[in-house]
Amino acid sequence: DQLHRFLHALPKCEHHVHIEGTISPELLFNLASRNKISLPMDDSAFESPATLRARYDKFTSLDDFLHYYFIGFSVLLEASDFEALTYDYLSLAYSQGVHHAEIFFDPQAHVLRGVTYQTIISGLNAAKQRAQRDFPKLSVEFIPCLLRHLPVPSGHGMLAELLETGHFFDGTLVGFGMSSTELEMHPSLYKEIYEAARAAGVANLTAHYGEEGPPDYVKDALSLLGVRRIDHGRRSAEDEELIAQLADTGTMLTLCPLSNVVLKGVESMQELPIRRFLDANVRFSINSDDPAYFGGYVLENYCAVQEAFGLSVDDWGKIARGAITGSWCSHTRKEQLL
Ligand code: ES4
Ligand code: ZN
Repeated sequence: DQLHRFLHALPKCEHHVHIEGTISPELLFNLASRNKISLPMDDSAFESPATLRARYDKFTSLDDFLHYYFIGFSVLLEASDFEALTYDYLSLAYSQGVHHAEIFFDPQAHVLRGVTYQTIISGLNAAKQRAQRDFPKLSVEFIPCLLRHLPVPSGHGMLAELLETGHFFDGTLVGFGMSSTELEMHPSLYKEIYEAARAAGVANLTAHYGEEGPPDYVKDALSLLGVRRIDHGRRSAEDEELIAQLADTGTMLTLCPLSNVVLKGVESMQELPIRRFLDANVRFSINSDDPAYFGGYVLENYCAVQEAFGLSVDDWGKIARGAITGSWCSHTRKEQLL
């Protein structure tokens, strides 16, 4: 219909997609076979791509999803695997009207199983170059995420390795983030890591909070970690003071509507505080998170929000403009996107 066409044509930014979350069950099985990786034999979900996809419909929580998400990593070995994954994501996103993509990846998990940071980043960079040649209106940035289920010292080590490459300062990496399990992983645990990143001159800091965890985690991430953005931040709506703080500081939340429904953070899309954030002038973008696992890319997330909330063209203009001005790209690039 007409609004679907409008949402398709709207120039969109994606700020929250994990590249490892774009492996479809079919690609996962193909890569496992090509790279001679055996999938868990004691879990009947891994009988076929169809049984795996069926398991994705039954996720009970973030941690239940993360178990499958990290098994998916095991099939990625060569730079060409990362390149194919990233290029395929970018061409699909571009076909949905994404003009600017900031892509998360999880270097720690790959390095721990023997795939080097250089292998990953050369695959990501090759895909970015090819996509920017094929899709001239597209800009692409990369953001490494630390993983909270791993020990804090491992995160320190990963940050040190990333800083040594100089990639935060030569345009290879646009920022620094943190993801994985949230409950019990209070921001205070990561204060020193974020201090070290800031001291080294990494300005664009973000962290996943308020997906399952309470608004206080979001507040403490802002004050203790100095993050400029919150990934998810959904539960911020439960705290009036925090809502006002987010609005006053222009902090962007990178919301992931389908993700929240599939991982049972909410029972239905209607429960999401989209209207509350719009009315309170809290800036947010709408994102896919792990599209191969959650049943939709950016456009499906936009359409699901429209179905649930019946937003106006003005509302969408505000969302799209907020996403552009909240992007981590140059002022010149923002002017082009606006
Ligand atoms: C994630 Cl949905 C979600 N939450 C936290 N960390 C993640 N990593 C990949 N997807
Ligand atoms: Zn995420």
